[in-house]
Amino acid sequence: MDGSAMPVVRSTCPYCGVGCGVLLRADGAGGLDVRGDPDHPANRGRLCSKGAALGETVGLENRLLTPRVDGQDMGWDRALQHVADRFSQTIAQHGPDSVAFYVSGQMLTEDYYVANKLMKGFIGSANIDTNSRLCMASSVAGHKRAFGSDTVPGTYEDIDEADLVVLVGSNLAWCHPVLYQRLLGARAARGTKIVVIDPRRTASCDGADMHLALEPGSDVALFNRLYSEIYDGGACDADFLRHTSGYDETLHTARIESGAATGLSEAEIIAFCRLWMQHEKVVTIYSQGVNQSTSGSDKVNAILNCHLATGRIGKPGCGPFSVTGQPNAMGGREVGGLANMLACHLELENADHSAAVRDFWGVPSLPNKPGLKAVDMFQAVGDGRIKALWIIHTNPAVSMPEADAVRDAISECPFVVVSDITDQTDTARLADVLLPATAWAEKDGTVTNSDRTISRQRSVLPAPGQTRPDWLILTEVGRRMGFETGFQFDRVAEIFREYAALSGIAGRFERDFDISGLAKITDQQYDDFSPQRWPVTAAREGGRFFADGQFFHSDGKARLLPVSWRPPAARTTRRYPFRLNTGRVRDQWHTMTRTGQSPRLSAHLAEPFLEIHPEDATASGIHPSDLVEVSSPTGVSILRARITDAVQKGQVFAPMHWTAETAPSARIDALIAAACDPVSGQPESKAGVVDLRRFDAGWYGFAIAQKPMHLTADYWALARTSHGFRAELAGRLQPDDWEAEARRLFDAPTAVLTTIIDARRGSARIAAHADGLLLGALFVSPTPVAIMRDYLVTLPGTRAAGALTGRPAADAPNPGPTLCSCFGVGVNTILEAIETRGLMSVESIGEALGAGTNCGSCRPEIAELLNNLLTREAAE
Ligand SMILES: Nc1nc2c(c(=O)[nH]1)N[C@H]1C(S)=C(S)[C@@H](COP(=O)(O)OP(=O)(O)OC[C@H]3O[C@@H](n4cnc5c(=O)[nH]c(N)nc54)[C@H](O)[C@@H]3O)O[C@H]1N2
Ligand SMILES: Nc1nc2c(c(=O)[nH]1)N[C@H]1C(S)=C(S)[C@@H](COP(=O)(O)OP(=O)(O)OC[C@H]3O[C@@H](n4cnc5c(=O)[nH]c(N)nc54)[C@H](O)[C@@H]3O)O[C@H]1N2
Ligand code: SF4
Ligand SMILES: [Mo]
Repeated sequence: MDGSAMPVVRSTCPYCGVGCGVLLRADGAGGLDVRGDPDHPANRGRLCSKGAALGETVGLENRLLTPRVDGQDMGWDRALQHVADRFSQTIAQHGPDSVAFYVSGQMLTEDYYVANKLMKGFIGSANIDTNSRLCMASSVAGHKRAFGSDTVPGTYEDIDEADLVVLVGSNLAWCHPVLYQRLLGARAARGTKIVVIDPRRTASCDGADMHLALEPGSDVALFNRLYSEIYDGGACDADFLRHTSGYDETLHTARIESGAATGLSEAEIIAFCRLWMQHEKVVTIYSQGVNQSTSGSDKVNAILNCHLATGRIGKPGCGPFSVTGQPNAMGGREVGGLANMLACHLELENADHSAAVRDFWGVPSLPNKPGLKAVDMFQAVGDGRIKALWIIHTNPAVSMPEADAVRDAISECPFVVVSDITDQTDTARLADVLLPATAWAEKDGTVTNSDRTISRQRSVLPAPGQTRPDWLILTEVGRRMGFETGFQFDRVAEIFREYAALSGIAGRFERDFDISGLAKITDQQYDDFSPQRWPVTAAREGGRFFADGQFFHSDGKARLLPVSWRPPAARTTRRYPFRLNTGRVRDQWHTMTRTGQSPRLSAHLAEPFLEIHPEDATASGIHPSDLVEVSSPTGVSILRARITDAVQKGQVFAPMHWTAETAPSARIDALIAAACDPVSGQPESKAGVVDLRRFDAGWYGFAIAQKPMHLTADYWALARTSHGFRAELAGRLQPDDWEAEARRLFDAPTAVLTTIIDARRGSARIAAHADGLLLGALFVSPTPVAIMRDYLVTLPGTRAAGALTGRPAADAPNPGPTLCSCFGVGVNTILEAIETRGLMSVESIGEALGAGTNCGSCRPEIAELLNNLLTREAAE
């Protein structure tokens, strides 16, 4: 069928917690046309670069299409029976706590519900934890301590209505781009002030009125100081304080701190506190700079204290706002995916809650103690306490701290099942059993976004090969383990109804999460479901929490919590003098199994890097484009130097995305210690300690090819392009024979080689052709290869006779590195337009070139380009 005849299906983007609605239409040839849904309340038609490129990620090239046991393809029946038998045998021999599930905030609510029910309800252990432990656990803990439940009080509309938005440890411009665009829209309309609190200058700072580059981990000191200033400035809300307890103790503790630990000047701190107090409508958005810390829960409570003391919570335009990372991080919290929770925000250790869930599920008992949290779980895998492990929808061999130890633990575990959409992940390669899951565009279910809005994901493409949805795989294993009664689900809507009914029990215990109004939803209504914010009960739908001063602690009050600043667990020393910060880039999603398939998204930053301050680079003898060897007490990495004053002296930043599949020496979690917040169990992914050394490369290389390359160099990084692949390489010692190397690299034993080799200088250029078309080309030099990469990547598969010159013909344009991924506009094109056409604003560049006018994700970078050019001109 031709694409225009296919129906348009409403669904939700599978990436970040903004939860944008998308309109999908299959093109009839396996591809997908993706547009923003103008009717979805989260995005009103907008998409960011990742959402807009979803169509490039649905190909079947790397998909896992059949179950596989011990490397052999196998039918579902035998594979499922094998999984069920091995889990049952392990439980029979070693007890229920010898098995574990490690799941993900990217699973759909229905998948999550079934996994949780199987482990906590039927296997009888609480050893199910989720990658949300690495992500939201500190926010959950902070919410529970302050409010008595894990409740996000506000809504996205608060961002539209605020006068001041404070971003704490959040690079919203890159990580929640559509929300950031919404914030910029509000600023344009009503002059919203923006403050960014982040040790690093990020793309989110470009539109900000103030950037506080505080010392890593010192947020508690800053917000304690704000708390004292609120008191001194008479900004407390005396009426609201009657709904809280702990005011005096909190003030006493806050008073001890001057804010000195933040490293900010007194003038900066005072300016921030004044701004905060002057604006009644303030939203404090926070994310991983807050959560991923050994004082993450305390950071959360320090922020909540300030909002509670001023009564700025649950009212239009104000409130603390923990933005969720993954598309269903919120749903996973609701459904009890964490090892210390039951479903529907019920407490595992509360006897009444536990009894009610037990009866609802019709099981004899539930585990009475929390299960192992992620870091402890993998330690238990490592020391042999966990003997059977099922990993679903996450890639812990890359994303867990001490990733080398985690990888080794998984590979030593007697029985490991991995459910994924591809077998080409660091974790999948370690599995005994691989189970092929249907991917986002092929499956049905619900997700909950950052502002409690539940949306449908709907299948638009057929399930390829033998793939099955995660809920069905879990259900089938549950049945085969002998738990037929609990797992009589034949379609997702049945699971949703059961879950909604269970939430009614939570409602009876006066918990916040109650969607019992949806318990009788018909299959048709489920199919037609429009986005809806919880709670959904007979009495109430959506809205904000806490403006009425009613909280979920037994006395109905909120707790102000005295918290004290603590430095990060790992201290810098002479051996490890640098602080390692880690996080995300604009166009990649986590371990790149999906975004890495998109040439457009891979063009933005094609290589793993380390941001270093210019003075540190000079002192360490590191030059632009050098490779840097980064060592920590737990591992070593090699990354490309990016010398920039966006990071402060003594601090370095590296992205988390690269893996053994894409750049084996850049698995950044190998360098991060497994130090955790004592309350939440969330690891401190943002504050490692490292030493730096220039990597002493004997040669550097750049290669392009039509097919994936056989890469074995000491350093390599592979990325997809519109014409195939590109790779950066480097090695300590030059190989003897570059021609043989090129043949091996391109898997082209009989290709025609054109070569320019200068053995004395150590440089080589080799092009491999077959049937007159370019298979690949390799450029080697004793120094980092300076060459027009963005031109070369367009050559594989063409005749490319002059490829070895490395540059286009004199009259052909060289666009430079891609900045706008939607329209493929390069830096050089933009610079040239600024210089020759006098374009002086982001808007005029957009009008002339299209850049920045679709998703807007690159607008902060265009602004920075303009800004750099203008400051340079001003200085000249
Ligand atoms: N492009 C893209 N978007 C994503 C994702 C992705 O992989 N790619 N992942 C999604 C997920 S799961 C998540 S959790 C979110 C994460 O979204 P964010 O939390 O916004 O992203 P990060 O880059 O991890 O970290 C945010 C910032 O915390 C800062 N930081 C480090 N230490 C401190 C500190 O001590 N204090 C303060 N105040 N700040 C500090 C870092 O410099 C960094 O800029 O993004 C979601 N969106
Ligand atoms: N150093 C450092 N480490 C970090 C962080 C950091 O900031 N710094 N951030 C942490 C955070 S916040 C997060 S959320 C984690 C994320 O880390 P991970 O969850 O490990 O990363 P993903 O790449 O999202 O892994 C998802 C996996 O699910 C697979 N998949 C995709 N679709 C499906 C499906 O429908 N079904 C199944 N079964 N599988 C599917 C993908 O192919 C992929 O292998 O990383 C954490 N680790
Ligand atoms: S902001 Fe981007 S990644 Fe996040 S849900 Fe929207 S389109 Fe997807
Ligand atoms: Mo996350």
